[in-house]
Amino acid sequence: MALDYPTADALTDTVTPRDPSHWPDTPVFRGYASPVRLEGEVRDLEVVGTIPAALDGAYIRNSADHAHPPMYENDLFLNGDGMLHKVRIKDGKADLSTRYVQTEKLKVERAARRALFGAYRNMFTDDPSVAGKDRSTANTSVVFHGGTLLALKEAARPMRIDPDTLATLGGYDFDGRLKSETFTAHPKIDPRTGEMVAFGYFTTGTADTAVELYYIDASGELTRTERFDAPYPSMIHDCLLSENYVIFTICPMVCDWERVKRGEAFFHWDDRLPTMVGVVPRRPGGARDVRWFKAPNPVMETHTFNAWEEGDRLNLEHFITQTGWLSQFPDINNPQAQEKPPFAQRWTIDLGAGADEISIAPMWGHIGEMPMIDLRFATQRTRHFWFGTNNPALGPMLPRGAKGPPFTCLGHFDAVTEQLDFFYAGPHSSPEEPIFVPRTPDAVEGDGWLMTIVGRRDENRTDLVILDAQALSDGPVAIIKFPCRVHEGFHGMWVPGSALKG
Ligand code: V55
Ligand code: FE
Repeated sequence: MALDYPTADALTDTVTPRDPSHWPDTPVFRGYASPVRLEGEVRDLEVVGTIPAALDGAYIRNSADHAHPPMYENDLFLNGDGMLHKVRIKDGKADLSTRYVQTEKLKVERAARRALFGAYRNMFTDDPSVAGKDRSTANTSVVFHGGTLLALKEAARPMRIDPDTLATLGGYDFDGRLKSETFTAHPKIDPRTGEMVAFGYFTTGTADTAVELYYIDASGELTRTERFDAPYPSMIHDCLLSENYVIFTICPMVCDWERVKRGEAFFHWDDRLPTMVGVVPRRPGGARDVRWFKAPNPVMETHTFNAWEEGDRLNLEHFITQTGWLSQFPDINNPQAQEKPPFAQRWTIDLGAGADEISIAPMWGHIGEMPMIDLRFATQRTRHFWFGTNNPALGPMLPRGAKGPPFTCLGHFDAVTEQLDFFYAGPHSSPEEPIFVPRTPDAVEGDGWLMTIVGRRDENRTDLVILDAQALSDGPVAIIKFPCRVHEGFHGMWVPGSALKG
């Protein structure tokens, strides 16, 4: 598919170097979003309520916490340095630790006591002294698989982390088998086989259409690499995994290398291009047989819940917005366009029919983002869905931050009763991504706890809140209070105590 951009100079957003000795006064660096930069440990956190006695493990998540003032005034929050947050829970007690991922970028900039790496994913904006060095911020997510904890950023290779100390053990390339320069922040694990399916896009570090697919067995060995081409070069942030397929929703969040070289935004929304779904069979050689399906409208997938098959019918459950991610990346055709919020949709593809259309149905009628399921049942049809959201009926919206309005609630949708239930976090309080933790290893789907970081914006402080996953409106079972703020984050997970030493 040929790319044919309008040449409107008015749309360019050339970055202008700034005095790097102080922080910009922009929403990315202001108030509750301002960098925290503190690494440390707090033992025996204050608890309101009771931590379930059987809970044994660690909530670990990643965040973007700029260690230095950025080189450019308009820097994105996506460009902050990876800072890990961990809450170790055992015997009803909780300890917090926070630690930066020791990326090459962080080490070089610490030595210089200033930012040397420039704009988001754009090496052409770097200080010449760091040419050729690893630009990874390792700031987006963590995955624990085959006994290995990895900090992930889709623009780079994984960094290996010690789950007990959060120490950075170095870059990780699966014993030399990872060929791509990039590795997704959203790999999927098949709970039936333990296999991890991952991918990289922009695999050589520039904007091309090659996608590399990685199959990593339950022991952590990268056993198979496959390749296919996307219809056009764009951000591929998440993916979907069913029993027999890996599915990619390619959205027109396009990268044009000529624009990148000129110092413009790394991605642009161009809805003259279609949203395309690529369905890749998981069997060996499957990438050669990728099938493409065109969505009825150019929309954006933000994050995915799950995919599952019913005979020939493939169901994709994900959050979809009718616009691009316009708070971060401009609309190339309509600079005045306003970002619209995501809604959960089920897209169904009939793989047997020879037809290429996608049928689309809303899953429930309420905005949301940061999807979560009981991951023990991923690739199968699930009953329970959790997500971050707002509900003005329960409490007022919070002032917009760098990424738009913060969540005030978590939502739970039960697909059997078709009921929505909400946890409202309280005044000035913003929950983040929910994480599901089963009550016991063999509990039925959805029986367990929901954990989330909650920002207490009026107190400049943060909590970890534990809820009964099926009784959100009952309020917290336990509030684990941090004596300080940790930076807003992206994605986290639960590492069971059996995998930890301490
Ligand atoms: C996202 C986050 C990123 C990124 C690209 O949530 C997309 C979406 C934290 O970094 O680089
Ligand atoms: Fe994400």
